[in-house]
Amino acid sequence: MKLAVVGATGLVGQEVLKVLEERNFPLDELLPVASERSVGKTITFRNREYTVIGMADAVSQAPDIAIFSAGGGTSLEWAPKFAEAGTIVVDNSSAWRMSPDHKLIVPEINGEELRIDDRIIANPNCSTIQMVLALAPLHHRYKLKRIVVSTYQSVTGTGKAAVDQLMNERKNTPGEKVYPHPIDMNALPHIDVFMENGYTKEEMKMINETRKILGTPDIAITATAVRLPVMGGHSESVNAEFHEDFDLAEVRELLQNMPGVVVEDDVSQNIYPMPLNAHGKDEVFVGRLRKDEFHPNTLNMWIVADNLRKGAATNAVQIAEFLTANNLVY
Ligand code: 2RA
Repeated sequence: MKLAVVGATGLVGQEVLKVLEERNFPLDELLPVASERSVGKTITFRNREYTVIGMADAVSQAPDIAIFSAGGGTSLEWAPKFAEAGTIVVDNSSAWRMSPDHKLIVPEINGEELRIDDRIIANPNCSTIQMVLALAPLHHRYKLKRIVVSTYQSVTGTGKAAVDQLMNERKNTPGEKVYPHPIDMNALPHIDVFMENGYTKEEMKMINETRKILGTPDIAITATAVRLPVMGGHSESVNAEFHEDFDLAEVRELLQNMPGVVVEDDVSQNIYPMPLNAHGKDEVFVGRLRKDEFHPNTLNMWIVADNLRKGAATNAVQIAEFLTANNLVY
């Protein structure tokens, strides 16, 4: 098994390498790939040094799988070239997510949709993954009608430059600004660009991707995505209305039984999910479960996950694991 990590020097690419190591992914050969400016740099994987190669070189070596975390433009240009060479691409960008010809996969929810001829597979947006993983078991039992979600997102979702901006502001030292306003001691209701309808691209990703993954174009969803000076992960407040009424004890059980979900919910002990605790973990943490007392069949929940892990690297590696385990790699 020859596997390429495209964007190997970026925050998510580095996390992909870490997850591959931790999960002992069955690969015989690793190709760390990056843009021309990083070619020749070295990365360490399983205590071995590897030299970063360029895109054309990687395509010529025809890896079995390529996990992309290199932005939409690079994916649009290079994923088809890898696919042409017989590689299966698992892409972390938004380039292919809403394409009708490409699958958008959270393995625990819709991994079984994958087929041998899938050559470019889309990894959903981090803020979408953690929400749908928690909602999927409840949707299957009670049928979702409407979702109102507000997110509280880590600067790591923007990348290393954003982390540097936060740290520089905190130390009151000059540095590159990637946000339009200061991020330390602040909250920015502005993730990605604003669209014609007043929503941001991040908010529209959550709306459109959720409907595609759950296979329900008729769910009403509205989202507000906010950036906070936080490191460990994304947090989300979700108000979910269902067609059927529910019992809170059964909701808790459904969540506890959902692979990849951990319920952290005992307010008598001040136990609830927090990014500080989710950091570096692969699970999606759910708490603050309570009925909306002013709206029927409606549940409030608080969902936290490390956006670099289950939100990106781990989900992508799990897709690669699913492909391998189900003989979908040829
Ligand atoms: C963010 N979800 O947090 C987006 C992309 N990673 O910025």
